[in-house]
Amino acid sequence: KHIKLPAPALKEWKSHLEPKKNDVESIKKDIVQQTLETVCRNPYNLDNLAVYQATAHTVRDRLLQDWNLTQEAIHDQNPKRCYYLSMEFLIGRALDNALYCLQAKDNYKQSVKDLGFNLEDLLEQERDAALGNGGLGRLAACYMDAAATLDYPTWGYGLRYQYGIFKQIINGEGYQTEMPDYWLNPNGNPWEFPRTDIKYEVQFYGYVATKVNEKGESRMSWEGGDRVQAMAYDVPIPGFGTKGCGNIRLWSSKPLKTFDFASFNDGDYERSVADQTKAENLTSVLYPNDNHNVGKELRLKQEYFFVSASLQDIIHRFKHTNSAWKDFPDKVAVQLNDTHPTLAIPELQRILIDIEGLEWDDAWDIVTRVFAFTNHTVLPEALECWSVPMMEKILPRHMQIVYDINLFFLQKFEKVFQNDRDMLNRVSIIEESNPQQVRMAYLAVVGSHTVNGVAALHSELIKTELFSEFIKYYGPDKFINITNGITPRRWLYQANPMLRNLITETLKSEKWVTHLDELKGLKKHAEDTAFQKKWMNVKLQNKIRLADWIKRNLDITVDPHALFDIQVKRIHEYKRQFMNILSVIYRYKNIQLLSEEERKDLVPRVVIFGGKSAPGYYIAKMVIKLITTVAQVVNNDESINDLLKVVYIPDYNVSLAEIIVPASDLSQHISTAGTEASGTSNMKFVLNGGLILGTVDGANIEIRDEIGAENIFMFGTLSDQVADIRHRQKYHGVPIDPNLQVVLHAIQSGEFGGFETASVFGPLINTLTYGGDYYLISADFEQYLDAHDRVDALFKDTTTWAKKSILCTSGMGFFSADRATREYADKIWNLKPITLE
Ligand code: GL9
Repeated sequence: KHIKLPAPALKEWKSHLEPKKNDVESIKKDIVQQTLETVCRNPYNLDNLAVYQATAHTVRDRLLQDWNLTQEAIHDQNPKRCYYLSMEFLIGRALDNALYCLQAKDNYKQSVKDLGFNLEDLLEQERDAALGNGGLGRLAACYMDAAATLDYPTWGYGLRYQYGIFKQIINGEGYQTEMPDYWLNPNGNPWEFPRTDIKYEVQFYGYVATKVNEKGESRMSWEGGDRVQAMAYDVPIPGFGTKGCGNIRLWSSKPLKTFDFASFNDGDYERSVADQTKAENLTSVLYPNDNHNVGKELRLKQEYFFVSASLQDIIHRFKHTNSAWKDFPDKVAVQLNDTHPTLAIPELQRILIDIEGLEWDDAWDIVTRVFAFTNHTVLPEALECWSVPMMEKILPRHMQIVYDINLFFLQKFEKVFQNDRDMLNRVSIIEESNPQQVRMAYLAVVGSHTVNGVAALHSELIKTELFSEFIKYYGPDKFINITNGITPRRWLYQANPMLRNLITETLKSEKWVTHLDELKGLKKHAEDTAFQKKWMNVKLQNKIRLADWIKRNLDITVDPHALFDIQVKRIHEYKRQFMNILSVIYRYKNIQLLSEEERKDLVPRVVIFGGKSAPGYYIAKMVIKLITTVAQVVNNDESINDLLKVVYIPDYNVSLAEIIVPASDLSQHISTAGTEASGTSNMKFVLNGGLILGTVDGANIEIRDEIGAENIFMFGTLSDQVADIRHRQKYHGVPIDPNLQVVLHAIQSGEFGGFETASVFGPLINTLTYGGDYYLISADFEQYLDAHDRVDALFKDTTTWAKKSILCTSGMGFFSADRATREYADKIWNLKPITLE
């Protein structure tokens, strides 16, 4: 349907493509023009939002040029491409990041200033694109940044939710409440390009029939049911120090026909728009669960909608430049970000056999050479299972195909392990419960050529526990580790300008921004007193920035010279924010017991919490209530002076993380060993010179190995001891640590919020006592308090602390998203960068 231009006309078009210039005069001209022509304002009715919008549009125009250049280069070179399928992309704000990538921030600052505005104020106008829950979604965003920076022909595919992760409000009583996050502001989102011409139909429900095709063969055919339309929106992802620009294509559901004209003519207006509402609801809202599967019908429909639109688009592009299906795996790699897009496996199989007419085995060979699967959790409650009746109803043909995939897999499996019925049951994709369930992780394993975990320990655990039976069949090579990484652009260069400048000045180069290993050059300055001073001054300035934010927004005064002790992440029992606040209570009670003299020796602490609880997660919400209640009491107790402050930062998100992360002396990553697959904020804090107080879990372990065990505070039960302890506790009860006993007693006796509030905490305390303390808070409590004592002692020794802080940053080269993305490209995707002139 595209018009092929004759050569002269094409030449004409090209001669008028003028690259945007980034000198101050050109930028100002563009901003003024956008203000008048796009935002429709004039110099007499301006505000920060309007000028932000105009400025964003000028940046978007610049990105678009790079975007077009990149897509043209990919088209011409026709390399193998990779598609990263993720139901979540936690992008955050775009403007500041884009300005750095274009290396135009200084000139924009000047331009905006000349026009009577302040760039930093404009940046604050932007809403976060928060289309994700936590680590998994942020990881996807970091990888898109790295892929763009490294010129990989990689696109992200996702959903364009109208409501991202909810806005968290801490109400007057200290409880979390949720407000919708309508992030697409009414003036439109300058960071997306609607592709009104890129649309696909997606089918649901219906039935399966047999049909005879043109070749006279009998094929299955999915008939009837409902149809909606998927429309594409492209989000440009700038790379750093390259002309290239990546892309995330997000799908939005639209009704097939906006209007039911028959009903409209009959005067039934409501029915005529009903279809429209129904279709648009499909991608309205992101499910707000972290590490927890809920099994709702609408979610299953979202997943299929996502997969169907993405595959249609991928196949359309493949057919445009390539001919034979057998070449598909050489041109296309698809990475499944967790099991959420696993329906892509039966969907591609369906397209190949039902529509393209391939034989099952040929089709399955293609499928299993295209897909690879990343597992992000071993928590049983997080593993996706879909009930067979639900799947039969919504996706009848896919259900048949899943049964066949399972049958053929089990037949092969049985040849290797004869007469082991139990084992067959254990590896079956279908769980024989009532009703039957489809185990999506097993489907993903069977349909992928490679499965990876996200940190060394986690990748071991999926081999020895989650998928242990599959290893016996496939052998160990199919299962690999790719330790997570973070983008140094957003998480150091952009979020911590003072540290960025100090590092660049010290290393005499900015090379580290794209070659993070260069940071090791800081090592030789670790004991240089003058350097330590500069280093710790940067930390202090960042703490002042956070303290100011806390004062302005929460009206709590904190001393920037105190030790800033931070735990920000989703609220979850396995992450043990509960243990943290229990230790805070212990500290509080201890201070009360000390004399004036003894108190002089104490290190003042500011304990900062942040994070959202899933709206339906009762215990997690109680943890928030306990933290805010303790904060109320401690912060208003004048008798302890400034020795302890507790702060709950509401609505933790990417933009807040950019202020919080650079300001930590200490950050906590204290999951029960074996439960946190990797963690990625641990990497961000250490990269910014913060020390870790952590358990021997996830990426903490590799961080320790890289920066040196002497530069991290580690404690707690090891993962291989957890099962034994749980077993013992189950049969012999939980021995409550004596110090913990004191703390629990303080809560129960109403020291925090009075008696009535104390009863609210009953169920929370019961998770330890009667509940069997599944997350081992009591078992780890003594070691945890001990580790806190080591922290306090070291903080008094400012030179040693400074040295460790420097060694933290200098050892973080390995945790760059660039390294991780390269590993995916080399070990899984077989992908090469494109060349951009
Ligand atoms: C998670 C793990 O819990 C984290 O430990 C890991 O760092 C990230 C990225 O690999 O993945 N798995 C998971 O389900 N979530 C994670 O953060 N939760 C969500 O964000 C939905």
